[in-house]
Amino acid sequence: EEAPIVIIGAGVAGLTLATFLHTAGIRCVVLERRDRAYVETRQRAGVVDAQNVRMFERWDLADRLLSGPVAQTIEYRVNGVGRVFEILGDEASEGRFCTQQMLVTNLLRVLIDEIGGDVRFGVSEITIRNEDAVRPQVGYRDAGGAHAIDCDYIAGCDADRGVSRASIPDGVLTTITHEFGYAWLAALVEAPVTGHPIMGISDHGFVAQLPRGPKRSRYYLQCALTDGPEDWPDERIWDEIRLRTGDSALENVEIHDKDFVPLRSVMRFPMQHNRLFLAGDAAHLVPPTGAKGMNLALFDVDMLAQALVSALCDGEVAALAGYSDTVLPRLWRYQEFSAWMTDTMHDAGNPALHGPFRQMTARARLDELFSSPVAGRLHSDFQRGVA
Ligand code: RFL
Repeated sequence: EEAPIVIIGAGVAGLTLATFLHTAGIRCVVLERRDRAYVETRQRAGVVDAQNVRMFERWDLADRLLSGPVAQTIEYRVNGVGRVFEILGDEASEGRFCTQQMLVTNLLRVLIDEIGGDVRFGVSEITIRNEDAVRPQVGYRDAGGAHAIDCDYIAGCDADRGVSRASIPDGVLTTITHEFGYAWLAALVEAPVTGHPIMGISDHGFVAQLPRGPKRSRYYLQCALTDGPEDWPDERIWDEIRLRTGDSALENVEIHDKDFVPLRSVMRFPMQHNRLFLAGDAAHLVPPTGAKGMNLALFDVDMLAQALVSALCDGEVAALAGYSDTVLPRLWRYQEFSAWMTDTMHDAGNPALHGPFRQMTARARLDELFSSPVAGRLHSDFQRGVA
């Protein structure tokens, strides 16, 4: 079997890439180890930032994929006292609300059901042949047996634990990792955000409440790296939410799932090797504080899709050769933003964990967002993804 492009992973990066390539008239095969129902119900990010709304508009897909406008405000709350930050910018550059789950579901509908894209679920044992001067080949196994696809290019969109990056020989990639030293407990609850999305700093640690649909929100609570579900029964979660938000009238409601996410940053580069190109979490991870993980995956895919179209439709390979160098400077800027958010929100909290000096300087840094138009503007640009 042959295909110009094989994409490994049907997450937000792989599906968006496949949809863009199909839109440009390029056939590709997507290989995914899970089934469609699993992929459609995985809960994660919430907001497509303004930069990526414009990207979907450019590919003429925004209205088929995204939901309505999202609040352009964030409440930064310190020990129960809130200040509302307005994300500056014109209407044409607003983000849109669309949980990752909704985006993935819509991508699958457009790609498979509307444009006849080829997504193969439930595959296993993917092997990658990616040597200099030999045509690439991707092998896999499914219920029907073993298969192989010869291709021109391979896109590795199978996130941090996938096979794509693991297929690159030792010594090719540089990895830079930063551990923040704490984790978040993420709890999906059956209650909407009633005011603004909250980023809550408190002497008891960080808390956030972010929208995840008309009836749901996700709370995030700073916790120890070693914490697990046994340390956080539902009662404790609600007690800590009340303590950290200062909202003592909040009532316990149903908690759907609890995830523990260590806060870390990872960059691996170059994001390409011979004919294999990495995009999204396969190449980089950001702590969730800046809400940029999905948005950076979409940025990679936009650049990679354009480069693959140039290579396959016009025979121009320069953009593909320069893919990693093109995306890395912006990825580092958003690593910096994500680290800034993470340090500021957590250092400003519990002084026993981070020291009183870091607590007070982090609070001063937060104040600047409200007192300095320059700082406020830069923060808005990062929030909208245009910095
Ligand atoms: P995905 O979405 O994980 O998709 C990878 C796909 O590859 C498949 N796969 C394989 N397929 C075949 N063979 C293999 N060996 C395979 N191994 C894996 C997987 O089944 C899956 O379908 O990665 P992708 O596409 O790179 O997208 C990245 C984003 O998912 C990620 O950055 C965001 O979810 C991060 N993130 C957030 N991003 C935001 O922009 N805003 C947020 O508010 C936000 N909140 C979050 C988050 C991530 C979280 N977790 C779970 C780490 C909150 C949380 C709790």
